[in-house]
Amino acid sequence: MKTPIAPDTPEKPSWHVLGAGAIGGLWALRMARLAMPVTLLAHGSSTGTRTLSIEEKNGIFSHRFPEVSAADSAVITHLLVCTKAQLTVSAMTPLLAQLQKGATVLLLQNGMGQEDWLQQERPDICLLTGSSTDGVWRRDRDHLVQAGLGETFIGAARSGDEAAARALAASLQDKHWPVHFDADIRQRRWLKLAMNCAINPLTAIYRCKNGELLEKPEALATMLTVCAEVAEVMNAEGMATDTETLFKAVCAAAEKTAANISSMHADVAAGRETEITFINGYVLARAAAHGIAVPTNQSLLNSISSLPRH
Ligand code: KPL
Repeated sequence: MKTPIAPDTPEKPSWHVLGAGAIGGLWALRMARLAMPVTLLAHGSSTGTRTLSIEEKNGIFSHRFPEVSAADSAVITHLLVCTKAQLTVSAMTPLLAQLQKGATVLLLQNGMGQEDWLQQERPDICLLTGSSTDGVWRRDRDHLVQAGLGETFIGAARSGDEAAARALAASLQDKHWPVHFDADIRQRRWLKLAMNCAINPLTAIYRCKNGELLEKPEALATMLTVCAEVAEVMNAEGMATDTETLFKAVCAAAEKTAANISSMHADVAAGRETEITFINGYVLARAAAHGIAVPTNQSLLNSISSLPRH
């Protein structure tokens, strides 16, 4: 049976959220606060509703969402994808037929490479990508903790969709929630990739919070080398940047989200598969295409792949 969705209006479009984990849950709650109709998509069966809560500086905010099984969802006009990078294909495949022609899909995930697959599968959709530095972790499945207020940038994956990206960023902009349009989202996402390459594996290896990396000279030295390698690959990909710019941004992100348990640290601690292939692994793939050596990214990937899960 198909579940009806909330009415879709141009001002308040009806969003489906795939992957209501830490970032997906945060966004669902923020959209609900802006009175946007939001439906959560469940991997398996669903009881019909799910209540999410977030602990913020000034208290706790909770909201009860309609939840439908992905297989039972009706036509989807606006889809926010926050699944783990490695689950994108398996989680999205059953939804491809439900996506309306011209539907807006916003990928807000760590890592890079996932959008290439979706562009091939559904060239007719309006594909947007985002980059967020919000720090949020889960006390339990439905209870989030805001550990750092970051910024979110939204842009078009393909030229022609810029106006849609700009309009979406404007509709989500709130004084407590900085969301901006970025005409060069690719470069922005590479900057976020550099942060994830430098912060995520090291927090998982040292089992520390993001901010604690800044107190470890050996971690800082590795972060600097990671930035040098990523800068070289970015230059080869046609983006202007340098080691110092990336290192400054990485340190600022670690400081802003100092109290956060990075997503990779949380995955390793919970014995889950990590996103390393789409983070340092993506840098390795692009580096190989340009004949560039990136030994520090390689060694972080090797270390994470061989970490015992507990
Ligand atoms: O994106 C993140 C993550 O944990 O995956 C950062 C920005 C490092 C915040 O923790």
